[in-house]
Amino acid sequence: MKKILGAACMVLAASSVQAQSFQSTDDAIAYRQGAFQVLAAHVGRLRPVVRGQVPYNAEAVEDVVELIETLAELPWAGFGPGTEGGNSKKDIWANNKAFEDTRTQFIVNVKALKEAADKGDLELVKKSFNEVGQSCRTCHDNFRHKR
Ligand code: ASC
Repeated sequence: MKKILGAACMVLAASSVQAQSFQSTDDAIAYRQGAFQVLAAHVGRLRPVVRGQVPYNAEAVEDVVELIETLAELPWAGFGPGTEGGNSKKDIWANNKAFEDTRTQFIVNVKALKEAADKGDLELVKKSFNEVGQSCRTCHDNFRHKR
């Protein structure tokens, strides 16, 4: 019983932490922009590898992709209800299913990149990297104001 109560408390604590994550819309925007920036920095590290500008080091690529897999989960918490603004189009909130579908496809593509990196298969890494990049572009085209 104690264990069950403990688990219930932890779930409650986790959800209240999430609810209190952002003090304001500006905080949510800063969070998602910061998360995308760190994500983009790691995606960018793979670019010379897939372009053949540096030798393929399977272990180094695995390390970066592992971080990308984690970072890819982060920005979305910053798109909560009522956080319209920044470079985001209102469609994210008004057309939420399309945004969710794009995000889901992005995560699927990131998982495929992880599998390719774990296999140490450079051709597969290139292919799945390009598919991840395509997901980034689709979302920018549809849901980010041109800058
Ligand atoms: C990146 C980055 C993006 C995407 C995009 C892919 O590294 O910062 O926004 O890749 O350029 O098309």
